[in-house]
Amino acid sequence: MSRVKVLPPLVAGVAAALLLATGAQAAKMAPVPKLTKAEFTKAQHTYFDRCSGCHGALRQGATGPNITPAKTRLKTLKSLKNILYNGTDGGMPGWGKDGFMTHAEIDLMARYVQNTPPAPPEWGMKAIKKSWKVHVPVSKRPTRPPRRNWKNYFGVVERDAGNVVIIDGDTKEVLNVIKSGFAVHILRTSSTGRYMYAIGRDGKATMMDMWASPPNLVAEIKTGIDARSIDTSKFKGFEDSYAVVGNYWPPHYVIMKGDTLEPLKIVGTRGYTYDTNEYHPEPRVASIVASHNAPEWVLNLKETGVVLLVDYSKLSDGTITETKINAERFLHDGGWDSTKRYFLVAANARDTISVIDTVTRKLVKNIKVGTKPHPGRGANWVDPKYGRVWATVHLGEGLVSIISTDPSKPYAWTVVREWELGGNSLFIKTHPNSRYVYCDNTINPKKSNVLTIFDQKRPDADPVEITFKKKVVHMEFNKKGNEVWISLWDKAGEVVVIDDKTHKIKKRIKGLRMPTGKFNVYNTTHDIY
Ligand code: DHE
Repeated sequence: MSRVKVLPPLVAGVAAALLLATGAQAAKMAPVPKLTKAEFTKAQHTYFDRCSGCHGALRQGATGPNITPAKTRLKTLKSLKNILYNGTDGGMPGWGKDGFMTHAEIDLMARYVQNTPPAPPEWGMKAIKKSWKVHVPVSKRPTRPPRRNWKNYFGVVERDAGNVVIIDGDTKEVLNVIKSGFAVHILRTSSTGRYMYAIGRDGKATMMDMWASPPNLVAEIKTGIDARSIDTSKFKGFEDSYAVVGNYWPPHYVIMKGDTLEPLKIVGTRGYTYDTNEYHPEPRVASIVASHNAPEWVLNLKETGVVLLVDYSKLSDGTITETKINAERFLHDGGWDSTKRYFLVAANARDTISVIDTVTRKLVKNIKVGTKPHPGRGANWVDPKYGRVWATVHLGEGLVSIISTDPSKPYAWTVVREWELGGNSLFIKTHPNSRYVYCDNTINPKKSNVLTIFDQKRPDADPVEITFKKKVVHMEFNKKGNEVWISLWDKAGEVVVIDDKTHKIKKRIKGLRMPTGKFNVYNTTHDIY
């Protein structure tokens, strides 16, 4: 095992520590600040848009700490405002510093979090059905693919504009800008790649047809109030049959028809924590992947630490069957190993990667890694010494943890290598045709504009760093695997296309507002990363 210059880990849960009080402070709970009705409503919306992802709708904590009034009233308004304005090293964004909230909004949010959280509304089938719109019926859609190399199209999320920008990966032309949900989070494709699906933070799913010229919006539906994940049925015999959205609020998942998004079934996730068997009112659905080994989705429930294998093969009778696997609490994002048998998911607030075997349908292992792992979908390559590996970066420290994924090796499912990374990071990416591993450093204010490139074949060599003028976030390869696309994350942002071999800039695609995730049709369809 080699560990190359690992930085001293940041104190785990810095944000949590900042919001926890000493015994002396505990004696002095701050009074509950008064808010007008209008202020309360405004703050409630801001909380959903900006805060609930990490802290939970009921504020009980997950990726971020518990910020119920029992904790926040132990702090002064001044210190809460400081945290909200400047952010923390633990991963909390500086909402004021980064220009997303004014001083008045920061003041309002500080007062709001000292008030009791309101119970958010439910969102059932009646509301879901009412929101469902088919813009282009199946009978009116193209019957053959376009002449362009559509499998090399990219969907680029313009987060704050709520758009998905479809770009031709060959010509780099913007083909269309498609209105989607609020702060679109991720894109996934159908098993054939023809349809691309977006999920907005507001629970709105949109479906886009890559065969149309230009690609267009064909259906949309609001599946809940707060969501992050979407995927489709990929098992043989069910290709493109179903789509599924995992919601943060209400805590449920919604299954829809794959070609129209017609809602078919809602399944609640409220239940008990896997370890202490305590009831949790808000087990949110974090990442979802479609199994290649069974007609199932792998759904990761954050607060209860349970991985659900959801069998959709009997859905035509209205039946779904759930297998519940105990993993670890605060499950978040994850990806397949290169064989697509094992799913590796980060339990980020527990510094753990849980490995699920989708053939034996069991937990293989909980692996301790660095502080708050955040792989996106991770990266797979062949290490010269250890063979097949998968890796994650971390929100809480500048570290790449590299895990052996070859079950025939004695060191399988252990961290075999660690690479120091300049900054706390969000994403890591490679491609089977690339010898490099790319990491962003987005969370470290001093390094957020740096792209770090490691060489798989020279794992002990120092990485190359490329510095940009703006924050770097998220990487994605083109279909061939000879270009890596990165986002410069700004209101006047751009996507920069880098040659994988020379690391020279090939193209700048400008005029994009807060471009975040980029999803190549082919790579997303085939889970290549
Ligand atoms: Fe994400 C993936 C949740 C903040 C950009 N993000 C995911 C997934 C989850 C998730 C559950 C995995 C989906 C899957 O694979 O099915 N993200 C959350 C949060 O709860 C959190 C921490 C706070 C929030 O309020 O949303 C959060 N995420 C962010 C961001 O701040 C990012 C950088 C920009 C944004 O959208 O606001 C961001 N998340 C992304 C991206 C992916 C993602 C680009 C997909 C990565 C991939 O390559 O698959």
